[in-house]
Amino acid sequence: MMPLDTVLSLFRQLFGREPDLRVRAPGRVNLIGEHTDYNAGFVLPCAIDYETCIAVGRRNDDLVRVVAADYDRQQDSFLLSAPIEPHPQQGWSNYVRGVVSQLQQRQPGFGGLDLVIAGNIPQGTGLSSSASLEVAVGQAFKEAWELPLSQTELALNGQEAENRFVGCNCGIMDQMISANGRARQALLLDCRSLESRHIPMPDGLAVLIVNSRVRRGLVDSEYNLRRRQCETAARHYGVAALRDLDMIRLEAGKAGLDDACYRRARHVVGENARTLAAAEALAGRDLVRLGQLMAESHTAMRDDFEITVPAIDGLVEIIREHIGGQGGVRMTGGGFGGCVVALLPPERVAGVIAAVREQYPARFGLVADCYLCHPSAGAGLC
Ligand code: GAF
Repeated sequence: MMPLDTVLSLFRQLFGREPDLRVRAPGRVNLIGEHTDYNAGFVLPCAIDYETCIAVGRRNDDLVRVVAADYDRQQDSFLLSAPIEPHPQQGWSNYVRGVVSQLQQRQPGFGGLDLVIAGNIPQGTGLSSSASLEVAVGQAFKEAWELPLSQTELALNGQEAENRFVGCNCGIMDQMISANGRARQALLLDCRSLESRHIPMPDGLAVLIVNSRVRRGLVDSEYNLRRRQCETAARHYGVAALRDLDMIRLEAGKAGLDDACYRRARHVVGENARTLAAAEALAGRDLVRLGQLMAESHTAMRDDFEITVPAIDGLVEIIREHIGGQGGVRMTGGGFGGCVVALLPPERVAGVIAAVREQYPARFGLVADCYLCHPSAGAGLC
Protein backbone atom coordinates (compact mmCIF):
# COMPACT_ATOMS: atom_id res chain seq x y z
CA MET A 1 0.00 0.00 0.00
CA MET A 2 1.26 3.54 -0.74
CA PRO A 3 1.97 5.69 2.35
CA LEU A 4 -0.95 8.02 1.63
CA ASP A 5 -3.42 5.11 1.53
CA THR A 6 -1.88 3.70 4.71
CA VAL A 7 -2.23 6.93 6.71
CA LEU A 8 -5.78 7.61 5.47
CA SER A 9 -7.08 4.19 6.36
CA LEU A 10 -5.28 4.07 9.73
CA PHE A 11 -6.48 7.56 10.65
CA ARG A 12 -10.11 6.57 9.93
CA GLN A 13 -9.70 3.35 11.86
CA LEU A 14 -8.13 4.97 14.94
CA PHE A 15 -10.00 8.26 15.11
CA GLY A 16 -13.32 7.35 13.43
CA ARG A 17 -13.32 10.35 11.11
CA GLU A 18 -11.66 11.82 8.05
CA PRO A 19 -8.40 13.75 8.58
CA ASP A 20 -8.66 17.53 8.06
CA LEU A 21 -5.69 17.50 5.72
CA ARG A 22 -2.83 15.39 4.41
CA VAL A 23 0.75 16.43 3.83
CA ARG A 24 3.78 14.80 2.23
CA ALA A 25 7.53 15.46 2.17
CA PRO A 26 9.95 13.65 -0.14
CA GLY A 27 13.32 12.02 0.41
CA ARG A 28 16.21 13.12 -1.74
CA VAL A 29 19.12 11.90 -3.76
CA ASN A 30 22.21 14.07 -3.92
CA LEU A 31 23.63 14.17 -7.45
CA ILE A 32 26.92 15.77 -6.33
CA GLY A 33 28.23 18.01 -3.51
CA GLU A 34 28.84 15.66 -0.57
CA HIS A 35 29.78 16.93 2.87
CA THR A 36 29.91 20.43 1.46
CA ASP A 37 26.72 21.74 3.09
CA TYR A 38 28.13 22.17 6.60
CA ASN A 39 31.20 23.78 5.03
CA ALA A 40 28.95 26.58 3.68
CA GLY A 41 29.41 25.20 0.16
CA PHE A 42 27.31 23.96 -2.76
CA VAL A 43 25.09 20.90 -3.24
CA LEU A 44 23.04 19.58 -6.17
CA PRO A 45 20.27 17.24 -4.93
CA CYS A 46 16.82 16.43 -6.27
CA ALA A 47 13.74 15.32 -4.35
CA ILE A 48 12.57 11.80 -5.21
CA ASP A 49 9.22 10.05 -5.49
CA TYR A 50 9.67 8.24 -2.19
CA GLU A 51 8.13 10.13 0.69
CA THR A 52 6.69 10.50 4.17
CA CYS A 53 2.93 11.14 4.36
CA ILE A 54 0.91 12.37 7.33
CA ALA A 55 -2.86 12.38 7.86
CA VAL A 56 -3.61 15.35 10.10
CA GLY A 57 -6.55 16.11 12.39
CA ARG A 58 -6.85 19.42 14.25
CA ARG A 59 -7.57 19.18 17.98
CA ASN A 60 -9.15 21.81 20.17
CA ASP A 61 -6.70 21.28 23.01
CA ASP A 62 -2.90 21.32 23.25
CA LEU A 63 -2.24 17.61 22.94
CA VAL A 64 -0.16 16.18 20.10
CA ARG A 65 -0.92 12.52 19.40
CA VAL A 66 1.28 10.67 16.92
CA VAL A 67 0.97 7.18 15.41
CA ALA A 68 3.84 5.63 13.43
CA ALA A 69 2.29 3.17 10.98
CA ASP A 70 5.70 1.81 10.01
CA TYR A 71 6.70 1.05 13.61
CA ASP A 72 3.90 -1.39 14.43
CA ARG A 73 1.58 1.56 15.01
CA GLN A 74 3.58 2.74 18.02
CA GLN A 75 2.09 5.84 19.57
CA ASP A 76 3.40 8.91 21.31
CA SER A 77 1.64 11.88 22.85
CA PHE A 78 2.80 15.06 24.53
CA LEU A 79 1.39 18.40 25.63
CA LEU A 80 2.29 21.70 24.04
CA SER A 81 1.78 23.44 27.40
CA ALA A 82 4.60 21.46 29.10
CA PRO A 83 8.31 21.40 28.20
CA ILE A 84 8.83 18.86 25.39
CA GLU A 85 11.51 16.37 26.44
CA PRO A 86 13.16 13.64 24.36
CA HIS A 87 11.30 10.32 24.41
CA PRO A 88 13.25 7.79 26.51
CA GLN A 89 12.75 4.77 24.19
CA GLN A 90 11.20 5.59 20.82
CA GLY A 91 13.87 7.03 18.54
CA TRP A 92 11.35 7.99 15.84
CA SER A 93 9.35 10.10 18.34
CA ASN A 94 12.28 12.44 18.84
CA TYR A 95 12.14 13.69 15.27
CA VAL A 96 8.50 14.68 15.88
CA ARG A 97 9.10 16.08 19.35
CA GLY A 98 12.20 17.95 18.16
CA VAL A 99 10.36 19.59 15.26
CA VAL A 100 7.41 20.64 17.44
CA SER A 101 9.68 21.91 20.19
CA GLN A 102 11.67 24.03 17.70
CA LEU A 103 8.46 25.27 16.05
CA GLN A 104 7.22 26.49 19.40
CA GLN A 105 10.31 28.66 19.71
CA ARG A 106 9.95 29.95 16.16
CA GLN A 107 6.20 30.53 15.98
CA PRO A 108 4.49 29.91 19.34
CA GLY A 109 0.73 29.78 19.83
CA PHE A 110 -0.45 26.84 17.70
CA GLY A 111 -2.77 24.07 18.87
CA GLY A 112 -2.62 20.29 19.10
CA LEU A 113 -2.91 17.75 16.28
CA ASP A 114 -3.55 14.07 15.69
CA LEU A 115 -0.92 12.75 13.28
CA VAL A 116 -0.73 9.38 11.54
CA ILE A 117 2.60 8.92 9.75
CA ALA A 118 3.85 6.45 7.13
CA GLY A 119 6.59 6.50 4.52
CA ASN A 120 8.28 4.45 1.82
CA ILE A 121 11.81 5.90 1.88
CA PRO A 122 14.19 3.04 2.75
CA GLN A 123 15.52 4.02 6.17
CA GLY A 124 19.20 4.31 7.00
CA THR A 125 20.27 4.24 3.35
CA GLY A 126 21.25 7.88 2.82
CA LEU A 127 18.02 8.95 1.12
CA SER A 128 16.95 11.32 3.91
CA SER A 129 14.03 9.58 5.51
CA SER A 130 14.76 11.60 8.68
CA ALA A 131 14.75 14.98 6.95
CA SER A 132 11.55 14.08 5.15
CA LEU A 133 9.90 13.22 8.49
CA GLU A 134 11.09 16.51 10.00
CA VAL A 135 9.82 18.54 7.06
CA ALA A 136 6.52 16.64 6.88
CA VAL A 137 5.80 17.27 10.58
CA GLY A 138 6.64 20.96 10.16
CA GLN A 139 4.41 21.10 7.08
CA ALA A 140 1.54 19.52 9.02
CA PHE A 141 1.64 22.27 11.68
CA LYS A 142 2.18 24.99 9.10
CA GLU A 143 -0.86 23.94 7.05
CA ALA A 144 -3.15 23.03 9.95
CA TRP A 145 -2.58 26.24 11.92
CA GLU A 146 -1.72 28.52 8.98
CA LEU A 147 1.68 29.37 10.41
CA PRO A 148 3.40 32.17 8.45
CA LEU A 149 6.57 30.17 7.76
CA SER A 150 8.39 29.85 4.44
CA GLN A 151 9.50 26.45 3.15
CA THR A 152 13.08 27.46 3.93
CA GLU A 153 12.12 28.20 7.55
CA LEU A 154 10.54 24.74 7.77
CA ALA A 155 13.81 23.28 6.49
CA LEU A 156 15.86 25.22 9.05
CA ASN A 157 13.44 24.16 11.77
CA GLY A 158 13.95 20.51 10.83
CA GLN A 159 17.72 20.88 10.86
CA GLU A 160 17.61 22.51 14.31
CA ALA A 161 15.47 19.61 15.57
CA GLU A 162 18.01 17.11 14.31
CA ASN A 163 21.02 19.05 15.65
CA ARG A 164 19.56 19.81 19.07
CA PHE A 165 17.07 17.05 19.77
CA VAL A 166 18.38 14.00 17.92
CA GLY A 167 22.10 14.78 18.21
CA CYS A 168 23.25 14.55 14.60
CA ASN A 169 25.18 17.64 13.54
CA CYS A 170 23.86 17.51 9.95
CA GLY A 171 23.92 20.35 7.43
CA ILE A 172 20.94 21.93 5.68
CA MET A 173 20.89 20.10 2.32
CA ASP A 174 18.40 17.34 3.07
CA GLN A 175 15.72 19.49 4.69
CA MET A 176 16.08 22.22 2.02
CA ILE A 177 15.53 19.88 -0.90
CA SER A 178 12.69 18.05 0.86
CA ALA A 179 10.96 21.39 1.47
CA ASN A 180 11.80 23.09 -1.84
CA GLY A 181 12.18 20.41 -4.54
CA ARG A 182 10.45 20.72 -7.90
CA ALA A 183 9.26 18.02 -10.28
CA ARG A 184 11.78 17.15 -13.02
CA GLN A 185 14.38 19.56 -11.56
CA ALA A 186 17.52 19.42 -9.48
CA LEU A 187 18.40 22.19 -7.03
CA LEU A 188 21.75 23.95 -6.95
CA LEU A 189 21.88 25.27 -3.41
CA ASP A 190 24.36 27.68 -1.88
CA CYS A 191 24.39 26.46 1.71
CA ARG A 192 25.78 29.76 3.01
CA SER A 193 23.27 32.23 1.55
CA LEU A 194 20.55 29.58 0.99
CA GLU A 195 20.08 31.04 -2.49
CA SER A 196 19.18 28.37 -4.99
CA ARG A 197 18.64 27.72 -8.67
CA HIS A 198 16.39 24.98 -10.04
CA ILE A 199 17.99 23.13 -12.94
CA PRO A 200 15.79 21.11 -15.30
CA MET A 201 16.84 17.48 -15.61
CA PRO A 202 17.52 16.75 -19.29
CA ASP A 203 14.84 14.66 -21.02
CA GLY A 204 16.16 11.20 -21.52
CA LEU A 205 18.31 11.13 -18.38
CA ALA A 206 17.25 8.40 -15.96
CA VAL A 207 17.95 8.64 -12.22
CA LEU A 208 18.76 5.20 -10.86
CA ILE A 209 19.45 4.70 -7.16
CA VAL A 210 21.09 1.45 -6.11
CA ASN A 211 20.98 0.51 -2.45
CA SER A 212 24.12 -1.44 -1.54
CA ARG A 213 22.37 -2.93 1.52
CA VAL A 214 25.62 -2.42 3.40
CA ARG A 215 24.49 -1.76 6.95
CA ARG A 216 25.72 1.66 7.88
CA GLY A 217 27.70 1.61 11.11
CA LEU A 218 29.09 4.51 13.16
CA VAL A 219 27.36 6.93 10.84
CA ASP A 220 26.69 9.67 13.37
CA SER A 221 30.07 9.44 15.11
CA GLU A 222 32.04 9.35 11.82
CA TYR A 223 29.86 12.13 10.41
CA ASN A 224 30.44 14.36 13.41
CA LEU A 225 34.18 13.53 13.27
CA ARG A 226 34.38 14.60 9.59
CA ARG A 227 32.66 17.81 10.52
CA ARG A 228 35.15 18.52 13.29
CA GLN A 229 38.08 17.76 10.95
CA CYS A 230 36.72 20.24 8.42
CA GLU A 231 36.37 22.86 11.14
CA THR A 232 39.96 22.21 12.26
CA ALA A 233 41.16 22.72 8.69
CA ALA A 234 39.14 25.94 8.32
CA ARG A 235 40.69 27.29 11.54
CA HIS A 236 44.17 26.33 10.29
CA TYR A 237 43.66 28.39 7.14
CA GLY A 238 42.00 31.23 9.04
CA VAL A 239 38.75 31.09 7.03
CA ALA A 240 35.16 31.06 8.28
CA ALA A 241 34.45 27.85 6.35
CA LEU A 242 36.19 25.64 3.78
CA ARG A 243 33.95 27.25 1.17
CA ASP A 244 36.30 30.22 1.38
CA LEU A 245 39.38 28.27 0.19
CA ASP A 246 40.59 27.45 -3.30
CA MET A 247 43.11 24.79 -4.35
CA ILE A 248 45.98 27.26 -4.59
CA ARG A 249 45.57 28.49 -1.00
CA LEU A 250 44.91 24.95 0.17
CA GLU A 251 48.23 23.72 -1.19
CA ALA A 252 50.24 26.82 -0.29
CA GLY A 253 49.18 26.80 3.37
CA LYS A 254 49.08 23.12 4.22
CA ALA A 255 52.28 23.00 6.32
CA GLY A 256 51.45 22.15 9.92
CA LEU A 257 48.00 20.76 9.16
CA ASP A 258 47.30 17.16 10.14
CA ASP A 259 47.23 14.97 6.97
CA ALA A 260 43.69 13.67 7.54
CA CYS A 261 42.33 17.20 7.99
CA TYR A 262 44.22 18.34 4.88
CA ARG A 263 42.68 15.55 2.79
CA ARG A 264 39.19 16.28 4.16
CA ALA A 265 39.68 19.89 3.13
CA ARG A 266 40.97 18.87 -0.31
CA HIS A 267 37.79 16.87 -0.88
CA VAL A 268 35.57 19.78 0.15
CA VAL A 269 37.40 22.42 -1.91
CA GLY A 270 37.38 20.14 -4.97
CA GLU A 271 33.78 19.08 -4.42
CA ASN A 272 32.51 22.66 -4.32
CA ALA A 273 34.15 23.35 -7.68
CA ARG A 274 32.86 20.05 -9.08
CA THR A 275 29.31 20.81 -7.94
CA LEU A 276 29.24 24.19 -9.67
CA ALA A 277 30.69 22.60 -12.81
CA ALA A 278 28.18 19.74 -12.64
CA ALA A 279 25.28 22.19 -12.42
CA GLU A 280 26.53 23.84 -15.62
CA ALA A 281 27.01 20.45 -17.29
CA LEU A 282 23.47 19.41 -16.31
CA ALA A 283 22.00 22.70 -17.54
CA GLY A 284 23.97 22.37 -20.77
CA ARG A 285 23.10 18.66 -21.16
CA ASP A 286 26.78 17.77 -21.27
CA LEU A 287 26.45 14.23 -19.91
CA VAL A 288 30.04 13.30 -20.63
CA ARG A 289 31.35 16.11 -18.44
CA LEU A 290 28.75 15.31 -15.80
CA GLY A 291 29.98 11.71 -15.71
CA GLN A 292 33.62 12.82 -15.32
CA LEU A 293 32.71 15.08 -12.40
CA MET A 294 30.74 12.32 -10.69
CA ALA A 295 33.70 9.96 -11.10
CA GLU A 296 36.08 12.53 -9.57
CA SER A 297 33.64 13.10 -6.72
CA HIS A 298 33.53 9.40 -5.94
CA THR A 299 37.32 9.11 -5.98
CA ALA A 300 37.66 12.04 -3.58
CA MET A 301 35.04 10.54 -1.23
CA ARG A 302 36.96 7.26 -1.31
CA ASP A 303 40.55 8.51 -1.00
CA ASP A 304 40.37 11.90 0.72
CA PHE A 305 37.16 11.99 2.73
CA GLU A 306 37.27 8.22 3.37
CA ILE A 307 33.53 7.67 3.59
CA THR A 308 33.04 4.87 1.07
CA VAL A 309 33.31 1.13 1.76
CA PRO A 310 34.59 -1.62 -0.60
CA ALA A 311 31.12 -2.85 -1.58
CA ILE A 312 30.08 0.68 -2.56
CA ASP A 313 33.28 1.18 -4.57
CA GLY A 314 32.63 -2.17 -6.29
CA LEU A 315 29.03 -1.24 -7.08
CA VAL A 316 30.18 2.03 -8.63
CA GLU A 317 32.70 0.13 -10.82
CA ILE A 318 30.08 -2.38 -11.98
CA ILE A 319 27.62 0.36 -12.89
CA ARG A 320 30.18 2.63 -14.54
CA GLU A 321 31.20 -0.13 -16.91
CA HIS A 322 27.62 -0.48 -18.16
CA ILE A 323 26.60 3.17 -18.40
CA GLY A 324 28.60 3.91 -21.55
CA GLY A 325 30.01 7.39 -22.11
CA GLN A 326 26.87 9.38 -21.29
CA GLY A 327 26.18 10.00 -17.61
CA GLY A 328 27.87 8.92 -14.41
CA VAL A 329 27.70 7.19 -11.04
CA ARG A 330 28.89 7.92 -7.51
CA MET A 331 28.07 7.20 -3.90
CA THR A 332 25.36 9.51 -2.59
CA GLY A 333 24.64 10.74 0.94
CA GLY A 334 26.59 10.73 4.17
CA GLY A 335 28.53 7.53 3.43
CA PHE A 336 29.72 4.31 5.16
CA GLY A 337 27.22 2.27 3.15
CA GLY A 338 23.87 3.30 1.75
CA CYS A 339 23.24 4.10 -1.90
CA VAL A 340 24.90 5.04 -5.14
CA VAL A 341 23.24 7.28 -7.73
CA ALA A 342 23.58 6.77 -11.46
CA LEU A 343 22.49 9.26 -14.13
CA LEU A 344 22.22 7.47 -17.44
CA PRO A 345 20.33 7.15 -20.72
CA PRO A 346 17.05 5.25 -20.13
CA GLU A 347 17.99 2.57 -22.65
CA ARG A 348 20.96 1.62 -20.45
CA VAL A 349 18.93 1.09 -17.27
CA ALA A 350 17.98 -2.55 -17.88
CA GLY A 351 21.59 -3.51 -18.68
CA VAL A 352 22.90 -1.78 -15.55
CA ILE A 353 20.32 -3.48 -13.32
CA ALA A 354 21.13 -6.87 -14.89
CA ALA A 355 24.87 -6.33 -14.30
CA VAL A 356 24.25 -5.33 -10.67
CA ARG A 357 22.07 -8.41 -10.11
CA GLU A 358 24.67 -10.71 -11.63
CA GLN A 359 27.98 -9.29 -10.39
CA TYR A 360 27.32 -7.61 -7.04
CA PRO A 361 26.19 -10.67 -5.05
CA ALA A 362 29.04 -12.72 -6.49
CA ARG A 363 31.65 -10.15 -5.45
CA PHE A 364 30.25 -8.95 -2.13
CA GLY A 365 27.67 -11.53 -0.98
CA LEU A 366 24.95 -8.86 -0.92
CA VAL A 367 21.84 -8.27 -3.00
CA ALA A 368 21.29 -4.65 -4.03
CA ASP A 369 17.91 -2.94 -4.47
CA CYS A 370 17.41 -0.71 -7.50
CA TYR A 371 15.00 2.24 -7.52
CA LEU A 372 14.30 4.11 -10.73
CA CYS A 373 13.36 7.57 -9.44
CA HIS A 374 11.72 10.70 -10.75
CA PRO A 375 12.86 14.12 -9.52
CA SER A 376 9.80 15.29 -7.59
CA ALA A 377 8.07 18.23 -5.94
CA GLY A 378 8.97 19.30 -2.41
CA ALA A 379 6.74 19.11 0.65
CA GLY A 380 3.14 20.28 0.65
CA LEU A 381 -0.50 19.29 0.88
CA CYS A 382 -1.48 16.12 -0.92
C1 GAF B 1 23.80 13.74 5.46
C2 GAF B 1 23.55 15.09 6.13
F1 GAF B 1 22.33 15.09 6.75
C3 GAF B 1 23.62 16.24 5.11
O1 GAF B 1 23.49 17.47 5.78
C4 GAF B 1 24.91 16.18 4.30
O2 GAF B 1 26.00 16.64 5.07
C5 GAF B 1 25.17 14.76 3.77
O3 GAF B 1 25.06 13.78 4.78
C6 GAF B 1 26.52 14.62 3.13
O4 GAF B 1 26.61 15.40 1.99
O5 GAF B 1 22.77 13.45 4.55
